Amino acid sequence: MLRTFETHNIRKETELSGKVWEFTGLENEQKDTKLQVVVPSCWESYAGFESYRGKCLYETVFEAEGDVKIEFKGVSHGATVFVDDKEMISHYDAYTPFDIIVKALEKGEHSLKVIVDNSFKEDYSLNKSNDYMSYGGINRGVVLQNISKVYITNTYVTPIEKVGDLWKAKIEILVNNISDKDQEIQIISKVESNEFSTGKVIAKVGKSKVFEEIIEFKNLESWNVESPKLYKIISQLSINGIVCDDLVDRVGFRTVKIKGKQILINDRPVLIKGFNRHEDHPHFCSALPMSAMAYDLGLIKDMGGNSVRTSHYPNDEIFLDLCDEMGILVWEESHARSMKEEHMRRPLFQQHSLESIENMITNHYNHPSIYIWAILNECASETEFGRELYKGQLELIRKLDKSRPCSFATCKYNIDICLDLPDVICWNMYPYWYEEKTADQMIREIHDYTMENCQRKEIPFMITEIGAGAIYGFRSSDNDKWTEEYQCYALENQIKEVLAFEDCMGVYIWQFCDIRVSKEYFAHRPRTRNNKGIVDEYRKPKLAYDTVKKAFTSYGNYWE
Ligand code: ADA
Repeated sequence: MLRTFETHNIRKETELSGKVWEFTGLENEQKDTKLQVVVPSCWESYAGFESYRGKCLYETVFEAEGDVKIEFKGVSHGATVFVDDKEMISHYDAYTPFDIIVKALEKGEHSLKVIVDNSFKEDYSLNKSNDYMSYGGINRGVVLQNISKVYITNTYVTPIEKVGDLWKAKIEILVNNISDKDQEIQIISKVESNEFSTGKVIAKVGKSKVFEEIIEFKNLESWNVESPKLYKIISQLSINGIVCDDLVDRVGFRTVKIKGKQILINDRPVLIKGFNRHEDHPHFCSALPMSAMAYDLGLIKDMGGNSVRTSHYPNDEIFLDLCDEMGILVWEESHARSMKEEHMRRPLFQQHSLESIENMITNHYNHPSIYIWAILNECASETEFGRELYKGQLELIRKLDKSRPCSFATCKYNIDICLDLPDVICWNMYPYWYEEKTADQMIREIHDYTMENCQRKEIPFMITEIGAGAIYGFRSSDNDKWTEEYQCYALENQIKEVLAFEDCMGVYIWQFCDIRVSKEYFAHRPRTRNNKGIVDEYRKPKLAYDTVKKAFTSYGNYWE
């Protein structure tokens, strides 16, 4: 399963995941241990590799001829790829796709080998022992495609406005010409009965944008939380009048705007009732199948949630497809959690961060469920050095996408020096848990500091993390912390007080489910798990499930 819809009708593609691959441990006592494993998967779900940190080898074979592209949707967290024992690419960072192009393959069987490495090291600059698990493996899909000498890489749709029954949108089409000379091509695109053409255009050698126009679309419904209407944009590319490639993507017609203290979805001020969610599961690790993703989203909707924050990295495209289809708004953020200045000073940190941002936006641009891009969760936004990196990363987001706001979540109470940079101000806070304060006290203090430093009279303000821990099954009437009862008490007051604060437009609960964390976090993480889930790691609901459901379902999706 690569997406919830077919992305090609003409380009031939073969899924290389969804079957058994050969697997070999390359280090430690697991060296030369051989298994047969299904990809996508994480090796922490293989017997004997539950806590393995280091390199492993995945191998498979594929039939092909001619020019091919092999796309990896995610490999955690470093990959070196070989085709017929020739090294093709080394890629770092688990959470965004990358691909290789292999030209002029002889007809027949070819080998594909991937050395995967989930160790912590300076060059893997976005990873460290952390309050989430950095798994190892080919944790997302792998697909082989036969490509023509010019093929379509992206068709970007940016909804602009709805005028009467017309939706105006900017269309950009990008291609890759892998031949050795410029080629004359034509691309015809359709969205329902709306059709438009590039006319004959020249595709220069390499990657280029061959089309950019504002198009008026007739008879299309808008996308929104209650009615998430989606449409396919089907583009076919021809050379000398012969259709040789296509790309099918999916879009939703909606706009995201900021107005005063609100974020507007199709001109309506949205009330965010969200959950932070890690890609984590005791059986699947970070390689959750679609049915497990859908199960999580079903619980989130059942609790009255209307948004998910992809804490703390870009998510699998299949998950975003489901959010598009189920009308669940997404805060998507690039990969970073609680990186101090020393980590942000790693030589490759900013390069890897910018790559994570660029890959996130260029691959996920058309998902209507994504309403905001974010960066650097609780990183060094209290330092001048950190500020420069925050600035550079937010500038890249604004360059790549002017249709969505950008932000970051901070916990640097009264010392954050970056509050003038984002479009939306977002704080993580833990009253009733880490702080012996009420949520009302904390949010007023934080909001006062925000308004003294954000350099705007009005700005959307949100709480992006709030919650409390509870060990599933630990029940007691003494209301001690870690009991399910105390978690209910904390969340009931946190949600009530935060959403009662007149300048707060939304809240994300930390967090949807209990998750595995790095071993080094054992000290204040009973079970070596982050236990602030509303459900445990097996999705068994804690008492707080009904508390959150009662609170969230008492609000609508909009402040009006
Ligand atoms: C921080 C962090 C989360 C998680 C949370 C907690 O806000 O952003 O990833 O670690 O604290 O559980 O304390």
